[in-house]
Amino acid sequence: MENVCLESLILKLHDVQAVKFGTFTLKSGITSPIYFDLRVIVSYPTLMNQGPVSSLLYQRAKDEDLKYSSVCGVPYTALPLATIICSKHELPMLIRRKEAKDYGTKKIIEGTIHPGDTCLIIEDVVTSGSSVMETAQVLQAEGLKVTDAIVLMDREQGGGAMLAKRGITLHSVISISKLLNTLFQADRIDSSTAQSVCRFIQENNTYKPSGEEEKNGSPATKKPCKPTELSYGDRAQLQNTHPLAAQLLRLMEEKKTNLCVSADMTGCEELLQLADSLGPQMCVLKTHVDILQDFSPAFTQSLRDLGLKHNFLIFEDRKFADIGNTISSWSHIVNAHAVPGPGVVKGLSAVGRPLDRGCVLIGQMSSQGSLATGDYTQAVVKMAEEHSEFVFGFISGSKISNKPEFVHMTPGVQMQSGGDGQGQQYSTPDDVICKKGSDIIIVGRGILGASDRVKAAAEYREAGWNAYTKRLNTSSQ
Ligand code: 5BU
Repeated sequence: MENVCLESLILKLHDVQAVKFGTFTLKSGITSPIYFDLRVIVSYPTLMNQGPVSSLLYQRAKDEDLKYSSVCGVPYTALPLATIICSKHELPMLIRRKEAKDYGTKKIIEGTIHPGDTCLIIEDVVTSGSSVMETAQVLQAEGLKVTDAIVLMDREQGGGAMLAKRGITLHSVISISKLLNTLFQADRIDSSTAQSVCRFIQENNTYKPSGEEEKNGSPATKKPCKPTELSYGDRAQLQNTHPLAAQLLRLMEEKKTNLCVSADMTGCEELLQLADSLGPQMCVLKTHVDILQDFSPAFTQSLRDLGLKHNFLIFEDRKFADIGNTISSWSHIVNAHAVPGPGVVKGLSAVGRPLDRGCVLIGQMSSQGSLATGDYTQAVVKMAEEHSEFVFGFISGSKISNKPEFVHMTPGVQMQSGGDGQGQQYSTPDDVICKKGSDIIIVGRGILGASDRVKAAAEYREAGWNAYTKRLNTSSQ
């Protein structure tokens, strides 16, 4: 099915308020952050007709190569949709009455029934699957076979599993994940709305698997709604992304690397050689210039030249934690502890912003027994949000802000988890990027301690990038 077409349908449905976000009390009494009212589409003939709805429903059945000899829409919203499909493709239609007539034929199905034939069910939205099931039972009672149902919008709350258990395969045109992703990328909803809808969907599954199914894996768990996940390149283009973060995310996407090399060495020449040889592998080079024994301003210029040559940014890991006006920096990225309060950010910003620099705040640390946890981490996130003109991300072990404009960088990474015996704790690239949702792996001794540093850097780069693509592929694309 054409992706572009599906995306434009989703945007049109949002335009006509067939999908709404807010607080809605459902029939069941549950409060939902999302509501579908597809009844409105009858007022938009282009959307119904040549427009994508009926053609996409029909196309879905075609893609699945379904064999059926009649079509029945679940009353009422799907009735006109079934009518359009049947008239356009010259298919026999059946109409299900909601109540049987109490006079004349007392029929509950209108149209010519050929017992033994297969009837395809069309529906607008499925939650628990009960409306599709009711229609299927009426058709089956007349001797028809019902094996498949096509639905425009599957809320992914267990309807598919319930129907599967009763022998009906549900095929949806739009999944809730696709809907959220498309609206989010078009800036129609923000990430917290997308996340809260996902949470609601996950927490309100109507299908209760039997003990046996739970043991063998229930069909209800087949397609969970995943929080919206954007690529690095997409995030570079968001309106709220800091220009330096945009530059970083863009170069990560272009170079296909989320590796930051931590160049913890004591000689300038050695460091410059390392930067030159590992330049093609990394997006960021992290320095501790205070440990360089022969530091000079000329060194910083050479390093910046190498950054231009290989397209990487420089991050000086000074961990500022002082009152604002005592600090400044020459690198693209600086970091700071939030302990002194917002003054530290204001001071750095006053010096750094005119130079197009940016800052990451230390939200969590990789060291054992770190005090940067819980409420402190939350306060750091708040401080970053309040100073997003200069702060563009975090040093943290995991994703600590859901805002996609923030970049998360994680130190304490090696191929094997464990520690260095001096408080450092290591996680693997897959853990950090795929499971914990961070963006950049910071690797020091994992590379510096290898006999072949270029080979080791290439391996870390590959592991970090594979974890990132795995994360994208398991989310709602
Ligand atoms: P390693 O050799 O990969 O353990 O080096 C980690 C680097 O990251 C090193 O330069 C530390 O100063 C830096 N680091 C860290 O390890 N943990 C933290 O929480 C922070 C920085 Br903040």
